[in-house]
Amino acid sequence: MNLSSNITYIIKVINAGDYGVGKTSLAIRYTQNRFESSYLPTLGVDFYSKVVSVGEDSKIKVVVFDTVGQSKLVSLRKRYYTGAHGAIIVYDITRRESFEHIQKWIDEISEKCKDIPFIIVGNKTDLDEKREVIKKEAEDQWLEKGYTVLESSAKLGEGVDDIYKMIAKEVTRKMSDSI
Ligand code: G3D
Ligand code: MG
Repeated sequence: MNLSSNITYIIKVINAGDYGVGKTSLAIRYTQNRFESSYLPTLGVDFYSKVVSVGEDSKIKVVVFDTVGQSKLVSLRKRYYTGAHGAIIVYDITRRESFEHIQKWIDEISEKCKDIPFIIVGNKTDLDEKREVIKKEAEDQWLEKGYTVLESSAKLGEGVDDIYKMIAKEVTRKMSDSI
């Protein structure tokens, strides 16, 4: 039997970003394909997982660690960063402040996780009439630094699979480079 034909990776992905940007909603939409308009705020860290196929006969399990955004819980949050393979930094396109905090999130995670891929995600595109950050601005700022920039609506389910597909791709590419 050729064991290498069905390698199963388990990858740990962190969902980070300010309070209320939609981290929990994205994790639930991705793993359970549903959206509820009110969740209890995340108390510590929850995790969600989903098995996806990549290529012909290789499967990966994506484990999404959904962290709490409040700044006072930093020490709790940081413990869960250990061992992450990739991170998604979410901002709310209707709240510029959450966009301005992206670097802070990258710095906090980078302290614990060296050299992992980050994806920047502008969530809540269904609220376009309240938009405060256009996609071009996000791209102008982050693409040249080597980050992928995507937008999503956890509410409508738009762009959500693409986020995790992209991070899984970036992570597995890195893993196979290092074998
Ligand atoms: P968090 O985990 O980052 O703190 P949540 O964020 O997932 O708890 O979402 C915060 C609020 O934003 C929730 O509303 C949630 O329903 C809403 N939300 C999340 N994603 C979207 C989206 O794509 N579009 C819209 N319109 N709303 C979204 P409440 O009312 O519970 O505060
Ligand atoms: Mg939450």
